[in-house]
Amino acid sequence: MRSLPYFCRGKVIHGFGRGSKDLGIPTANFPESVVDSLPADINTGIYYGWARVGNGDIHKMVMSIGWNPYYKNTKKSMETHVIHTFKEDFYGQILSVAMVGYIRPEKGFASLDELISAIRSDIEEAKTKLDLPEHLKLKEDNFFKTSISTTADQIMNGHRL
Ligand code: ADP
Ligand code: RBF
Ligand code: MG
Repeated sequence: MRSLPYFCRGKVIHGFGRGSKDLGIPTANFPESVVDSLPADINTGIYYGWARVGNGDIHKMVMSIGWNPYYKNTKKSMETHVIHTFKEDFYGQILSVAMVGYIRPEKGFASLDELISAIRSDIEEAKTKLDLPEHLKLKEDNFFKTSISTTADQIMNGHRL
């Protein structure tokens, strides 16, 4: 995938409402505009990288792009699980992400337990891979140095602001 690393940001919107409830793994969902701006060579599937909420710290993340075959969604989504425990929800805030590497395609699973185990192992893989020097350096990218105005109502997607 020539477009990796891919940097984008957007407002965190309400998703399908089942991330944390069903799975114990909350995912911050991006609006359609961010999903539609993805380059053509970014396939659906599971990615790992870096994420920052507003002007906060930069954390490791895993992201799922696609139609969640287990749930047979009709709308393509882009959902980020930030590998960090937050005190509060951050709906409406700007999430900045650097997609760094690809893990696997999305799959349908026979049970919810299998989906959860797969996500747990994605998280472990992300944690390990992101410690590689070539991935750690992306945390220092200028993309993450931009100060985000919480009142900004116009966010450019797919561009290195
Ligand atoms: P929704 O279906 O609305 O996306 P989720 O159950 O997936 O609901 O929960 C996602 C929300 O949980 C995010 O929008 C964010 O506000 C909050 N949240 C708290 N901790 C995290 C985290 N570590 N990663 C992602 N989102 C988190
Ligand atoms: N959904 C699927 O249907 N199949 C998957 O293989 C799958 N993998 C995921 C991997 C990660 C790291 C994350 C964060 C989510 C994944 N999901 C997958 C999406 C999951 O079904 C979704 O987060 C919940 O349905 C909440 O919207
Ligand atoms: Mg979600």
